Amino acid sequence: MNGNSPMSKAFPKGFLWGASTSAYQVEGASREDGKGPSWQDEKVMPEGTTDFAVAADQYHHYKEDVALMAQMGLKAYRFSIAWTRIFPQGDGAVNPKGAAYYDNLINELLAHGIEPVVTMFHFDYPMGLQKKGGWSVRESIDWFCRYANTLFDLYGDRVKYWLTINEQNLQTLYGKLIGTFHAGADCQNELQDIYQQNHHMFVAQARVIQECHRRFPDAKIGPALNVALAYPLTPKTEDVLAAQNYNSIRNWYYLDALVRGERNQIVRKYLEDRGALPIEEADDYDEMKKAHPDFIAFNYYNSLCCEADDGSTQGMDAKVFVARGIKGLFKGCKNPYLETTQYGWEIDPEGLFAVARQLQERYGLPLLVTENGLGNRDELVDGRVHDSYRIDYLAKHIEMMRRAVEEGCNFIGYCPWSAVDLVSTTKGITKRYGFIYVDRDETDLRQCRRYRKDSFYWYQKVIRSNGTEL
Ligand code: BGP
Repeated sequence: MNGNSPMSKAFPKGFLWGASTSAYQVEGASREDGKGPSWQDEKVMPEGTTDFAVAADQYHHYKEDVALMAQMGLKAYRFSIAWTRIFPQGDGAVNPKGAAYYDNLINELLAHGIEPVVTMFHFDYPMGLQKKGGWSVRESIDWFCRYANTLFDLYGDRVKYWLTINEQNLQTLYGKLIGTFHAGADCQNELQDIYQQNHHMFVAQARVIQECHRRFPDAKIGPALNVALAYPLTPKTEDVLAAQNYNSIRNWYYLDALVRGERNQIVRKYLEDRGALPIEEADDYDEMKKAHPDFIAFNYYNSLCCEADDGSTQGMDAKVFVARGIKGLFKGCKNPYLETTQYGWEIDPEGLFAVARQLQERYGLPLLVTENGLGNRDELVDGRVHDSYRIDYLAKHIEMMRRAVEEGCNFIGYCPWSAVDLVSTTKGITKRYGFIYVDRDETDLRQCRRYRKDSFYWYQKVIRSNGTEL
């Protein structure tokens, strides 16, 4: 094998081949054993789309799911803890039954040789805290720190990988769509409010990361953003500038703050021009500078394409929704070179390579993929699901990750979305991502029986060969 062969640098030993889920999308039992209500329990779903009350019912199937994951060969399971199981109202006394659930899950994973990778907060903020002002008020920093510290007390002896907040950037940019944007009580300017909430998340994470390092020097902790590059539609300078704007607004603003403790100038100007700069305390950024996350976890599904705004993006600011652009800064458009999924998401494996080398070059931290996958209307026929389209998608992305490793990117793990079928953020259970099929539909819950898809057996082989057999 010569030095340039694609196999010359395989994935490192101990690479975390895993899979992901989040609490509200997979667990169900949304009001059982003392769990309190979260944003997601209050979210109004489109007509004919299931809510999250039962989801994939992992709460009652976790042993079976862990056994299947072990059979697949997973080295890691990335899941989130529902804040409202630990503290039903977000604060106050620990709910023992909620705490016990994750205790059991973590023990079950460890007994099967699977590393728990735990997200502290994945889109399901407690309504009890929302009623007290939510992320809009400065106290939210203390609430998150207390919650995180409680997780350290409960599970810190066994959990070695922590993720602070899932997709803080998408919560800021697409919060209304995801069901995570709730205006603060005194909100005059929604843009200012959402960036204020975002700022509190920055400071809260900086404190939690430092606390984790202080208490558990061997543990690793980092943020989990959704990182995707925006490409300019043409080489016209104004389109290139539009792509730079979009990349800063979507990616760099967050990582500059969380990794380096720095303010991104492009986003500062954007906010300043709109009277939307967050209120900061003098030492907030000093605190962020001290945080030093151990890795960058990121979710990657697709890439973005944009051009200069031609004046047709008015009104987007008011919705705090940037999918179609931000007035004067960029306008999103279709990439003419990429195919899309059944749900219109661009398929761009090379984009993962592009993202990885940018992250490596800008921040130099280890990289952990915490989501990547294909949402599809899968069909169960005679107990089988032939999801060759998913295998194709994942194989191409793993290949690109390997190319990035070869070039020097320090990947430590890959946890595609999702371990088992679960309820999509807005498209119900019909939009499936899992290696394991969960037999239910939008209205009929049946038994939620589990079936191994073709991708299950394929991923088993990938893991067994440490990513060389795709
Ligand atoms: C990410 C979220 C996940 C998951 C995934 C797929 O943004 O972190 O929670 O939902 O996207 O998205 P969707 O469910 O909209 O298909």
